[in-house]
Amino acid sequence: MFKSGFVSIVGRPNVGKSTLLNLMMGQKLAIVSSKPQTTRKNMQTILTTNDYQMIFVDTPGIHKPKHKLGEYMVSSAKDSFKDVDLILFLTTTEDGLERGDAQIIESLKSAKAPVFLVLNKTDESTPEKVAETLQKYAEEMDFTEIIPISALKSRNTDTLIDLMVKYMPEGPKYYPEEMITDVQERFIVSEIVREKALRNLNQEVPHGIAVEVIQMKQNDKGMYNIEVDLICEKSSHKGIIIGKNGQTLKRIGERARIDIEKMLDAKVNLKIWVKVRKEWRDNTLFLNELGYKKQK
Ligand SMILES: Nc1nc2c(ncn2[C@@H]2O[C@H](COP(=O)(O)OP(=O)(O)OP(=O)(O)O)[C@@H](O)[C@H]2O)c(=O)[nH]1
Ligand SMILES: [Mg+2]
Repeated sequence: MFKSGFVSIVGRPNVGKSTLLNLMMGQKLAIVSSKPQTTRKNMQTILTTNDYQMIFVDTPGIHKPKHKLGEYMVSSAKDSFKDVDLILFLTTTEDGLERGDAQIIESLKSAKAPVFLVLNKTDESTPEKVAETLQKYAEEMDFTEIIPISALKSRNTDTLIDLMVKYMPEGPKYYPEEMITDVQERFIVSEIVREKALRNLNQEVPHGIAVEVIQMKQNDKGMYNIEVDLICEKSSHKGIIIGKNGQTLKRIGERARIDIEKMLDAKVNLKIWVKVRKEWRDNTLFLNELGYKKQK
C-alpha cells in the first residue's frame, strides 16, 4: 500500500522549521538564519520513497505582524493548517507559551488534521526542562504524538519520520518522483542572496530586505549570468549593506555565489544592485510583484 500526504510545519519564528525541513529532505532547500522571520512564504518540498510520498510545507513563523508583509506571512502559515494530512507544531523549551504559542495552539485546535508536538533544540536544553515543557504543553492540547528532537544534531528525527509515515493515508504519487520542490530555481537564487544578507547584517537592516532576480541566463559555456536587485528600506541601510570599501556587499555576493553554484551545479557570475524602496513592506503592489501574494 502506497502512502502519501501533505505535512505542514508550523510554529513561532526561529524554532527550527526550515532546519527540520532541510534535514528531512537530506539537502538544503529552505534558507536558515539565526534571525527570526527568515521564511516569508510557504514552500513545498517533496520526499518520495518506494513506500510513500510526503509533501512538506515549510511556513513563516507565526507572530504579531507589524506591516503588510508580516500579515501575509502569518496568513500563509495559518492557511497551511487547512487541507493537510498532518501538522507538525514545532516549539522549543524557551517560554514558548508566553511568547505566542498559546495563541498558535488556540488556532490549531480547530484544525482537522492530527497535530504532533515537536519539541526542537533539545541539544540546547536539559532533560528536566524538556520533560517540564512537554508536560506544560500537553495540558494545553491533546496532541496526537509528542516528540522531542534536535534538528541540528539529527537527534530522534528518524523516530519522528517513522511516526509521520504512520499517520499518512493511503494515496497516490501527487508529484513525479524526481520533483523535489514546487518553487523555481529563480526563487531559490533570490532566497540564497537574502540568506547571506540576513547572516551578514544586523539589527533592523536585514528584515527590510527583499531580493528580486532581474536576469538569469546561461551562456554557451554553461555559465550563468545572474543579476539581482537587493532592495532595502532606507538610504542609510544601503550604505550599511555596501559597507566600507564595498566589503559587506562583496562578502554577501561571494557567499551567495558559492551556494548558487552548488545548487545549479554550474559556474555563476553574480551581480547585485542595491536599491532603496521606502516602506516597501507596506506596499501591496510591490509585495505582489515580489510574489508575496495570496494564490487564491
Ligand atoms: N541548537 C539548535 N539550533 C537549532 C536547531 N534547529 C534549528 N536551530 C537553529 O535555529 C535558528 C533558526 O532556524 P530556522 O530553521 O531558520 O528556524 P525557522 O523556524 O525556520 O525560522 P523562521 O523561518 O524565521 O520562522 C538557526 O540558527 C538554526 O541553526 C536545533 O535542533 N538545535
Ligand atoms: Mg524558516
